Amino acid sequence: MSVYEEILAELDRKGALHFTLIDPDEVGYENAAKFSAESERAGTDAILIGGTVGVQGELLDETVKMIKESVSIPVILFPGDISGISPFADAILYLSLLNSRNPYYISGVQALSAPIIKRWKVEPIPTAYLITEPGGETAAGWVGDARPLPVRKPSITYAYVLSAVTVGYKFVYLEAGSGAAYPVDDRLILAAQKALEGRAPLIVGGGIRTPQTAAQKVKVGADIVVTGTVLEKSKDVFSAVSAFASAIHDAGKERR
Ligand code: 1GP
Repeated sequence: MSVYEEILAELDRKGALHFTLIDPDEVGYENAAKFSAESERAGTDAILIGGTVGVQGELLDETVKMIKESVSIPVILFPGDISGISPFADAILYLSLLNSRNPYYISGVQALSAPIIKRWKVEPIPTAYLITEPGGETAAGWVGDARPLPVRKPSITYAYVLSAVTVGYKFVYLEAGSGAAYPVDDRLILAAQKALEGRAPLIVGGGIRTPQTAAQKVKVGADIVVTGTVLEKSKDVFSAVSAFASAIHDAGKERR
């Protein structure tokens, strides 16, 4: 079974999933494995490894290997650029930042990394990555030169998501940006779901700081919720992840 199929099966079983984002640059390379193991024990469904700046090379490889040895849930790369990839992960979110002004982030980086990903046999999961307001002020939005999807015009999100699912992306990721002032607006999630009609899971992340907000995002249509900053800042990773994972799983069960 591929990682993607495994995620779909879990989604079917639980109704909604929680992914823990680890930025080794923030968590500390030496802490990343412990952080991942605690997150798994607390009920998270997958580990995403990424960061917009500074996550690369041998240090990334060693971190991924250590995380892989510490958990049995999928370990998935969430690269900020071509340097954010490693042969030791289970899969990679093969991202196209569809609302970037710069073609490098839409198709250039994918072309440059395709041969090496094929050689490494890491499973690429084609993902339409869309930055929403207020993501222009975050690192992902700034580095990716995005035109953030406006909250007051959900029809634009609808059109982008419809185009993404028509092309055949396997995930659609609505991103407010790590550490964003506020998360992806409910109206944009609703617009995305209207376009998706069950054809691909919807990932939502960025600026989610409470389990209640995470549950609310699931209620309106997020299939997978990603949290990073709030977990990095917590003193007790196990309790923090438990609270998010159970709120998301409960909301997922209700939605089924
Ligand atoms: C960022 O969606 C993720 O790519 C998570 O964002 O760090 O704000 O939780 P936070």
